Amino acid sequence: MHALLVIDVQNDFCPDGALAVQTGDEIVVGINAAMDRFDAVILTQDWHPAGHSSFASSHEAAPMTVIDMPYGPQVLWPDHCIQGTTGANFHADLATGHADMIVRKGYNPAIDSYSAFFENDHKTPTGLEGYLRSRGITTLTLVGLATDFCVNYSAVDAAKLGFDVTVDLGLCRAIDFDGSLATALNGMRDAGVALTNGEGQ
Ligand code: VGL
Ligand code: ZN
Repeated sequence: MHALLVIDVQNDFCPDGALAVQTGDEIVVGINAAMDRFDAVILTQDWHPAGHSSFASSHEAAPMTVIDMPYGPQVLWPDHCIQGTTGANFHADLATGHADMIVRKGYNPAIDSYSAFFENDHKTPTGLEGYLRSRGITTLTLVGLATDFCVNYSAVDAAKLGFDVTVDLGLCRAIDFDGSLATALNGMRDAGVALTNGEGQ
């Protein structure tokens, strides 16, 4: 069983959003078209309470600086994907009706969660692993936003958990902050993630 995992295709990561990823909206049409080719479609949604500890505004710091948290270094982001806001909604054109499951993450005020599988302490599970295993899903293709953060962390965790993982870079877009894209691509390759540029195969 092969699932398409669509990471964080939300308004705040699209042009004009609070944490806009350049041309983030361009991938929506291709993601919708890919959905039919999979046994299951799972969406993730970044879903932070107001005042989340990953927000620069919570630390009186400038966005895109890095601080040490109990679980390791944390980039401080502009306020984004606040629960119940328009920015946290999926892009209006995303075919959310095709999704079997929506996984929300980042709701714990004290810990960020880039990965769809574990919070940034690399320990606290979201429950997605159990869902996939109970449905007999062994193979995953990841697409979405952003290549170098949530797609990267999700893909590496999935590979570590033993799933057969492909990231379709044609259907992803990156933040690319301080070399983060190159680091992410190397890290994914090292973890055994296949990187392709085909439309969602
Ligand atoms: C993301 C930064 C903060 C992402 C989420 O979806 O890649 N990046 N929260
Ligand atoms: Zn976030």
